[in-house]
Amino acid sequence: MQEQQPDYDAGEVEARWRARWESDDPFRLDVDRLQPEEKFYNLVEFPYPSGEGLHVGHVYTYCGADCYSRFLRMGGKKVFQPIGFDSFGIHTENYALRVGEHPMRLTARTIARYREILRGIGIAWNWEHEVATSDPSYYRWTQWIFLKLYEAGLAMRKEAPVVWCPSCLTVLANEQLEGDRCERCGSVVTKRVMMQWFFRMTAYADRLIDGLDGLDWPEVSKTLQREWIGRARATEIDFTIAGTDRTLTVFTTRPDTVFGVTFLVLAPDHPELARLLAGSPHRAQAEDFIERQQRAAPGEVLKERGIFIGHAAVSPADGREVPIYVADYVVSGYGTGAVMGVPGHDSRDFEFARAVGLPVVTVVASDEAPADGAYTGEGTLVESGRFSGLPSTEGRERITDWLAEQGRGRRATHYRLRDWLISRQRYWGPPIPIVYCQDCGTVPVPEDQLPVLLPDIAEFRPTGTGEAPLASEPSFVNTTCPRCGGPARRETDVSDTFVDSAWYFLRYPSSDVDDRPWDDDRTRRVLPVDLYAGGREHVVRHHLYARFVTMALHDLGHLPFAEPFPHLRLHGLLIKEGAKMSKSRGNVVNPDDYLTQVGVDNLRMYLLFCGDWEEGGDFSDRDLKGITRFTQRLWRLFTAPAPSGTGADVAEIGRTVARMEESLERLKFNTAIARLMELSRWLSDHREAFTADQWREAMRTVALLLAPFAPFMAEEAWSRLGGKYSIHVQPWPRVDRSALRTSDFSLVVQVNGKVRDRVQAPVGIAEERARELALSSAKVRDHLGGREPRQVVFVPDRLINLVG
Ligand code: ANZ
Ligand code: ZN
Repeated sequence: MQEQQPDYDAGEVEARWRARWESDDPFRLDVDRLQPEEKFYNLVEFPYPSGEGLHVGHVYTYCGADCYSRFLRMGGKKVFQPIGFDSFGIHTENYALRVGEHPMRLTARTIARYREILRGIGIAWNWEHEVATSDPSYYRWTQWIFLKLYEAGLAMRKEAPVVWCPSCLTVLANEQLEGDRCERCGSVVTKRVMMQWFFRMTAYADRLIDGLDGLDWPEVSKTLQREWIGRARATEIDFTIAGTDRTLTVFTTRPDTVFGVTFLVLAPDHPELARLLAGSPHRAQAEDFIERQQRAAPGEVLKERGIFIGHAAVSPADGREVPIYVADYVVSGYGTGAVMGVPGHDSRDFEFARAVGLPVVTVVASDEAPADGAYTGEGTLVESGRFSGLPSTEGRERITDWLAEQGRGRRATHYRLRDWLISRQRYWGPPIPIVYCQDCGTVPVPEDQLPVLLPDIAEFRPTGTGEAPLASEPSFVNTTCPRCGGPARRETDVSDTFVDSAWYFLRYPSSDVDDRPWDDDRTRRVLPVDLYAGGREHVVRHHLYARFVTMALHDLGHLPFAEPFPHLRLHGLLIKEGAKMSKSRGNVVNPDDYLTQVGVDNLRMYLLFCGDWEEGGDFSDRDLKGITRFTQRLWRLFTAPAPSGTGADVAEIGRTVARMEESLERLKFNTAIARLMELSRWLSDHREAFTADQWREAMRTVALLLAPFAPFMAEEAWSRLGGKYSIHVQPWPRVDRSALRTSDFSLVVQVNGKVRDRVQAPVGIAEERARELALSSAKVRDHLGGREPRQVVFVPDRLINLVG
């Protein structure tokens, strides 16, 4: 049968259906009529258009999400699946700088190119809702959100030590660091103290942590966010500075070790330090140390670990005086920036005490304590005054209570999370809508004057002076104060690209609304997002920022929900023949090449088949050939002449439908495809038994099962089978699960203890009926020699033994 059939021409079929879908758009949605219970907002991370073309990682994510959404649509959901472009920001601008083209021109072109590729991969996008963050109709509302946060006291300008990328020539947020390197360009960063704009994300630290409990997210995402926010419940203890009435407050998780303190350490930028050093003979040495330490390359260790500052602190526990040091192992901005040194029970303190020559005291006794070094575990308190003899865990609480009674300590919570630094000394972003007036000070741009347009300037390169490129554009800088009408200067920093993407999913449903950021009715109909498919690298950046912005806007009365992404899934990484894809290895999969070679359907099927989508897959050209052979086989099945058998048992088809359904519900696309492969094999093997009608019905079912994976071939097969356009709005094949279960087992029939036959029997079949079934087998009757069985042994749902 194979020989006469022509091969499937993916290029021709795909072009034809693409044109048809684009002209009559079967996936179009009327968001103004959408009912909350039928809608499904299927969100994928939008790409930033660079010149490199769409990354295969994007294609991988999008195909998984699209496959799932097609399955849902066939199950009756109205799926909203928008796409857009994260077209503002450093990544796009860095590319423009590299190729020496103005970002405005370049972005327009790359967006057009990306649109082409995104159209090419067979995803049922709702193009009518496209957004681009660099479009004034979009960033007008990014600026509006800034104003709302500013009015609420959640956006502020402050001088702070910030991370500076010497190559991108801008400050970065903590979240944009990978170790001590810029997440964008990989350069080792330096520190600067600068006046910058921040969003007060720390005000939401508790809510951002506590809200995680209610989210259907992978455990790893929740853990990463929790650790990033880093809530530590601990104790603050006040030490008096000897000879003064001033205090230094330390932050500790081990107040039970307070009797073991032998020194105090301050971070180099501790606010009390300058005052303490003034007039101290140790001043010059300490200042020299701090300066060298600030200039030190990351990872470089100075000869001195710390410097004595010439003062002592009085322990509130026993009145002992201990020396105060400045050292870089105390991190500024964490806790109180001051640490009580307990070398007996903290490893860093131990190392420091060793290096500087300070005593080590044991106050927690345990058999497990090492002979040399700090014992950091629990034990029994010793040398701890009235607390000696207590277990350290209990001592912790009792000592805290005792210090609290005297007003020398308190329970406290600290966070690792910092405020979100949003200003960038770059060109390609939304100008921060603030004006500085000599008389009125800092004045927000009135809402009705938004957007503050980004001017098209020739000198867009970052300057490196700490001033943004816009600062050298007088026609932009010089303005009038919206409050007093006097001369004023505009803020010239732009906001970070992560601000743009922190709210794009709110804009999609209302992309055509131009007098407000979103329409409340549509927002209620479409949001929140029902499934967000994204990458691991965004967990403590984009996912965190979006949650913060959504919570804040919710509290300000602009949104009816506080969590934007109740359901999140992370896709795995695609590697190539065992190795990570990288340009230097030259093994980056370019989706374009494959699209022309094997067509969209095969690439989609292959990406979904090469591994568990949430765990990632290994892209191999050989295995891709395996998939193309499979789709060719399917095509031959579709186009084979109808058989003329007497009737086949088609329960296998129903079972496959049910199994694929189970797999798809759990995003196990690879196992769903494996089921389909099994079914196609089974169909080839049993084809002769089918009646023509049965076969046609079977082929229609196979087309429907194929539709989420290979939308083009499925549409083509469906139309040839006389199906109504479009297959993608047809219902998923129905299976009667009860019928399925009941035909699902093969009853072993024994005669006198020997297996003589197997017969299909419904699960739960009664003994009487099983006996009848067994006796209907000619083989069984033969072995009984025509006699009635004397005795019957019945094991439910397994076996029947007839004893003759
Ligand atoms: C005394 C002590 C004794 C400590 C002991 C530990 C063990 P986590 O759990 O990470 O929050 N610490 C406090 N602020 C610090 C800073 N700015 N830079 C560096 N270290 C700092 O760590 C809390 C512990 O880290 C605190 O408890 C403090 O050392 C140190 F046997 O205080 B501990
Ligand atoms: Zn950089």
